[in-house]
Amino acid sequence: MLAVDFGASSGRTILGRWDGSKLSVEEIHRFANDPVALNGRLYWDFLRLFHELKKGIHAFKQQASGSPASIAVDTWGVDYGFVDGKGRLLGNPYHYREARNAQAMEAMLQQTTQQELYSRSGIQPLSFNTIFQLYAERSEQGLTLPEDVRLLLMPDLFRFYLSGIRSTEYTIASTTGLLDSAARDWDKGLLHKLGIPAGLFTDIVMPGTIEGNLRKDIAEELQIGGMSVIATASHDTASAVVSIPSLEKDYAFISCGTWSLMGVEIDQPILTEESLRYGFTNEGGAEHKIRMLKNIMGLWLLQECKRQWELEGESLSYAQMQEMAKAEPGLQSYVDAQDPVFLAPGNMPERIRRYCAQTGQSVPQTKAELIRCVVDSLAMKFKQTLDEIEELLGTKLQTIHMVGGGIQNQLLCQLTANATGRPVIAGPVEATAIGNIMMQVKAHGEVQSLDQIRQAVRDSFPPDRYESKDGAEWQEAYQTYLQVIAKRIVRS
Ligand code: LFR
Repeated sequence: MLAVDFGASSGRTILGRWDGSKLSVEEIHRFANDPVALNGRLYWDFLRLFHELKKGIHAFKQQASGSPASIAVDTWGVDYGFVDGKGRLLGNPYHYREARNAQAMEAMLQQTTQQELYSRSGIQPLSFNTIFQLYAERSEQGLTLPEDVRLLLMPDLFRFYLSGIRSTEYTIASTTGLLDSAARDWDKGLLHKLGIPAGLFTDIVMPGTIEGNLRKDIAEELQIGGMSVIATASHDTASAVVSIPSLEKDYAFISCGTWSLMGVEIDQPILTEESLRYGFTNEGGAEHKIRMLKNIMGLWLLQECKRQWELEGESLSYAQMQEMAKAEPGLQSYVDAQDPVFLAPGNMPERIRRYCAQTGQSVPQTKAELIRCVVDSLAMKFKQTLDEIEELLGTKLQTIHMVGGGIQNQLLCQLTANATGRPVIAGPVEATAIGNIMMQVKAHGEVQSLDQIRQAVRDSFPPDRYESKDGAEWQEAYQTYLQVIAKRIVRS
């Protein structure tokens, strides 16, 4: 089986082999995903990404004979394109970090309230949610599109161009802010109220559905045999959560990539005033679960530092950056990794320094100090988020499961254990692709439940464990951290 996992900064094609009880994976293609600023707007380069998808299928032929049983695509959330009845893509999809969304959110919240939106969809109002992007489009050029046009979210768009079928997979649909969280279907009342034509949306399919076959023209072009095209848990975070190697329920997860998504898997959304105030969202998961989680800026803060330093002429690897941070004393200054000031691309070191200055902290001067400030701040944010989750659930959680590429930063894993006072179970690194593939395994009828999937992941990819250290020091520092971020909230 092939999993094509598009992340916001890179993508990969992973070949998965299932032997009946265990999975093995092999990366056969990897590529950068660079947004393109054009005429004052920020876009995804869809055609380039589709080209990379084809290259991944082609790479299969170098690794194995025959053709894969199936292929499935997952991507980041919220972004979309429009496709007409002839299959033409109308324009390039916008990038969710596009600046216009913040004003659109503000304008829309004049028409409705955060509470109303939250109580209907369970989705935390964040400026980049599809709902606000559509509002921006409506204000700019209107949404009166020909009747045969449909909105397809990114993974659905790729799946459409692979299979010819226009549909919307449930987990990615949940990121739009336009689903009724109880009915798990489009919220027609809300669409009407906001003036978004309901006819733009397709039927919803559940993750693990075999949708069709690879289009003949692509099979011919790539000289590969037929394969099924599957709607997996196509929101990348949903696939990552599928692959958490735990059969216990009393854990919080952190999916660590460009974003750190921290939360818990539950059966019904939590739609209280507190969960809204704390910034928790209730996204749809595989097998009708709900992912109650918070978007934390995550490795984006380091990615943008790295990019800035490259522009200034110094190129550092993530491994080097980690070593530099390890050598620092730590717990000197903090930023709030949930503050919208860090959302847009741009000079990150400068924004971090400004934040520290504005909150009366010592300002990190060297690159090593800046990196350490980010890693400490993430660990502190995880502690804060854990406390909030425990308050919302009314129970104490025993462990933290960290998955995704970000766990290669062992310093972050260790500091998370220290800050939270809980052991961290780290792995798998390729959680999203593994979850994507395991949902394909399920679609093929080889496993029946999430528990079976998680058992198989645990058997196939034994995780690492980090014990918590230096508890008293971290607890004291956490109080300072809380004071710092409170100052900033007051200022803004
Ligand atoms: C992670 C992710 C998050 C989503 C953000 C924007 O890759 O999918 O879950 O909130 O990207 O789409």
